[in-house]
Amino acid sequence: DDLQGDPHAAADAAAARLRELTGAETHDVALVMGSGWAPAVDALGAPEAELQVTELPGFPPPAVEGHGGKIRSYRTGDKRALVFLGRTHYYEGRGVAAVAHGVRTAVAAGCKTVVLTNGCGGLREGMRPGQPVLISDHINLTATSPIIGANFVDLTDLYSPRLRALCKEVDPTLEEGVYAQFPGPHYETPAEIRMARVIGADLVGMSTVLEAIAAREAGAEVLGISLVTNLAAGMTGEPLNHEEVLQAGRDSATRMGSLLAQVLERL
Ligand code: R1P
Repeated sequence: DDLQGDPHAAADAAAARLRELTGAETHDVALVMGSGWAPAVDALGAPEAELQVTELPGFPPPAVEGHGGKIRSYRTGDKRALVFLGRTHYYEGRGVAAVAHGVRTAVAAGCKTVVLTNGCGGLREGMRPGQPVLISDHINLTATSPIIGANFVDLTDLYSPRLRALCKEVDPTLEEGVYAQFPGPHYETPAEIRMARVIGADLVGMSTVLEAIAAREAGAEVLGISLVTNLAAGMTGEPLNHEEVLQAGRDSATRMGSLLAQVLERL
């Protein structure tokens, strides 16, 4: 397994192959597209290159519907963006190194900014499906870390205040919230949602947090944007399912795409 041993060396190897396959010596910003976000990518225009994640060392094939398993290279103004259509989730059981490999590869490829998106449950009063929320902070409920060894990484302002302010210039109606990562893949129970609310979460999902920690360790500036695809368990009385998550993304694709395109322009 490519990721056993030194995950940073594995990321360097993947970045080297990425350079060969895209023909781009460097990339500036990475975007990880979460559940429901793939249709928003159309707003970025035509990619200059596209590859399957499995063409790079260390990436497993995608396990989840709506997680495309592709990487695209875009030119946006004077910058190059690396877009991951889908991610490896912790619940796939491949370990934290696999979860962090995309972000580490992006930083090894030159990305100084990492934009993490996801589809999530909203649990704050007044939140509604289709609403984008800027992640202001997180709660790690996975009981693990992508960082190996006694490497004490500061997570104050992990979700860049500068980039959040930039997003609000684009869309002043954007709200902020705290995202809690549960391990999944089962959805949370109503009792767990009540707990999450008590401990200060506004958003719940099964991604993003471990990647954000890895991005910070690697030295990148992190922006996190959640799309509330449903209200959290117990709030509506309706059962949760992944199809509604994907549908909420399709319904919001134009708005999310325009947000991402405008943010990229201003980076
Ligand atoms: C559940 O519907 C899936 O959607 C979210 C959850 O984490 C889970 O994987 O995916 P993203 O966080 O990748 O958007």
